[in-house]
Amino acid sequence: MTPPFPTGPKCSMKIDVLTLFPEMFAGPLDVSIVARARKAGLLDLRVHNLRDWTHDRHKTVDDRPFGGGAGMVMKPEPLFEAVEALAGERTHIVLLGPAGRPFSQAVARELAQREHVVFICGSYEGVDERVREALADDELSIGDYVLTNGGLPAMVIIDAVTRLLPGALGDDQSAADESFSHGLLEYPHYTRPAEFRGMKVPDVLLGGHHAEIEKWRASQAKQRTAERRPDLLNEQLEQPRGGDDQPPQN
Ligand code: 4FV
Repeated sequence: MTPPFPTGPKCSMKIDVLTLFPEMFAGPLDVSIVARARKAGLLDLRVHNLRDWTHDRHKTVDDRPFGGGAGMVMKPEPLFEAVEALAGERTHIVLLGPAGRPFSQAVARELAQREHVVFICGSYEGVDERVREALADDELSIGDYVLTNGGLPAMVIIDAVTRLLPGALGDDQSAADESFSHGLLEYPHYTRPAEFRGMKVPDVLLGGHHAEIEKWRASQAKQRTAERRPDLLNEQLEQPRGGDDQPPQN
């Protein structure tokens, strides 16, 4: 994985990815905030080719499904060997797949508190069930659709989690009041010019009255959430007071 990023003692999080397509990860995690977090030693990210834990000359990682049927299934042996080689006491093993619990900002906050996470990227029809039963601590899905492999889900989740690492976003303020941070969609943003093609910026934002601005933003966030994602408002009602940052139960 290019470029070589230092792994400092102050590294707040270590992530290992197990995939059949390590080359997929070149690019998205080498730019912007994730690259900066890696350079600053906030994130120690390593992408591994699962075939490195095979022992036959064909580097076999899949086989035909018992009971017949189309497609191939990922064998348990390479996955168990790889995870056991990478995992420590407090490592959290996450399998990525459509059967997983929905990934969300709340789950991103949960994962950002972990010291070490290993992501298992599925391929083909999926992994042998014994991986889910006996190896993975958790299973996450990024959405109800079927992808070719778990690489993109891993990158999506690593991006969302890295932004939440202390110091990753520069002023930590910006992670606090964004979409889903209070379970609501974000208020509208405007920047110069104050008028563009006849479209004006709301006066309240030009008045400098911070209390007025905060009130307007809060009402906009609620209104927008009610219009576009009323389900989020119900979720909010179900939330125990004080948000959902419960420390992860091992
Ligand atoms: C997926 C998802 C996903 C299913 C078969 C990989 C593919 C192949 N992963 N959220 N949606 N995975 O579609 O996480 O194994």
